[in-house]
Amino acid sequence: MIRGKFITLEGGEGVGKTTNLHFISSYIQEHGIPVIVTREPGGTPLAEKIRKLLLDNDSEAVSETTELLLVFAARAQHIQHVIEPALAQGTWVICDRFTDATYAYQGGGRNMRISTIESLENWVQGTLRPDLTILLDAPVEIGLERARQRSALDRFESEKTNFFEQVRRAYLLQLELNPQRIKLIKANQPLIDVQKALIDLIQPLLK
Ligand code: T5A
Repeated sequence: MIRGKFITLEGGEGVGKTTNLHFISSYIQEHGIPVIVTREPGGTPLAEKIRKLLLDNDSEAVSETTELLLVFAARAQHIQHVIEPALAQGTWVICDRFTDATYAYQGGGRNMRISTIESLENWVQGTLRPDLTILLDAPVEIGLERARQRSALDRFESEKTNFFEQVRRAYLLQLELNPQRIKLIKANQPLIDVQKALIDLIQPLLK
């Protein structure tokens, strides 16, 4: 059995990850390949409960350490129950955010030590890394405006602009450190152009 490919979509708030996740999945399916879409934090019933704890705005203040451990607790559950079994069966997994989001939000946004995130990444994931990560990048204000128009703001979306600037810088640093795996698409262009760029990135994996 040929192992499935693991593709992750990353970027700041409202850059179009969810919109394009479904586009990518349909495109891959058209090529006769089994595919599932999933998201982080979340992807299993327990991990979705952890997501709710992380995003709820009305709970007690969440410490940075608690936040980081909850993110990885949800990820451990997701990997073991959804991602690894699917990949092992030859199904491709398209995931809305993964560990680059932890480097961006907890590392960049919250200033948590990168070496701590690396240790958790190695412990929880073993050798699992995405085959391809697509970073949708847009100026912070554009993404936030789209997110504001769509729904009420969650705990992360309620942060100050500076937090999102730090998140964006951390994502761009991840791109610089992992140029083979992470590919950037400008998300402030019309959706049709974003989707053309997505096809250019996905097509080589289908061969
Ligand atoms: N988090 C997550 C961490 O802190 N650490 C972690 O390790 C992980 C995994 C999760 C939160 O958790 C944090 C980060 C996040 O704050 P989320 O729901 O995954 O939250 O993330 P959000 O960014 O909040 O997701 P959104 O759904 O808000 O944004 P998307 O998915 O990027 O954007 P989408 O597709 O919903 O699009 C937003 C709007 O823009 C339009 C769409 O139609 C939609 O209305 N749009 C465009 N409009 C014009 N031109 C384009 N090119 C467009 N593309 C999309």
